[in-house]
Amino acid sequence: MSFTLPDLPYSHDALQPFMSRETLEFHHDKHHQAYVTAGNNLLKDSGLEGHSLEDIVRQSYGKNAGLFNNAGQHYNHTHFWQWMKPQGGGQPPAALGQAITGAFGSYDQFKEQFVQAGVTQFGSGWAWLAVKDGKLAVMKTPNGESPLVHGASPILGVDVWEHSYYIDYRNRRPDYLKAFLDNLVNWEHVEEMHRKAVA
Ligand code: MN3
Repeated sequence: MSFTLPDLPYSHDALQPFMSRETLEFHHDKHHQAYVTAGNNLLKDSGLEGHSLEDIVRQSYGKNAGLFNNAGQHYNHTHFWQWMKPQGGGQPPAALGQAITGAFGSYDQFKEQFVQAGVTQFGSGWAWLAVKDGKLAVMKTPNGESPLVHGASPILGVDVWEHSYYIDYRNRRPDYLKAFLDNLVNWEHVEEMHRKAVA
């Protein structure tokens, strides 16, 4: 297989005012495309052609930095577009909400930990809600890493590279993270990934 840029599951202006058309034009059409193009070049003769994307990410980690960076970011961004929707965010649906309350005490405590992970990820990276050892956990990773290479299954992630928020929020990363949780998250999709991760 080779990598291909997936279409956005909504129009470029569908997430406004929380994420602008301009941000999605740069972030999806240019940044994500660049990971796909570079990843395809690096996949040739890597010995991992024909493997699934998840497998390429796990197997290149720590061994083939160029391929890992681009395949990892392709994996992360492919899910990132799915983790958002117009009029999203707010309280998660009942079953997932109960799992979050069970793991973190309350939705608000989860929110605080998730925002804190994103704010304290120094430099570029991602903040995550993941299933590790059958339990929900908040994680953060640098650059193109994800919970996949740390023995966990990501079910929600937010990109904290500056290209994800600088056009709309300038340096205010905390405001971007709160807007993501309050207005953008596609909780139904997160719940579906949670169901599969704990099955
Ligand atoms: Mn990005």
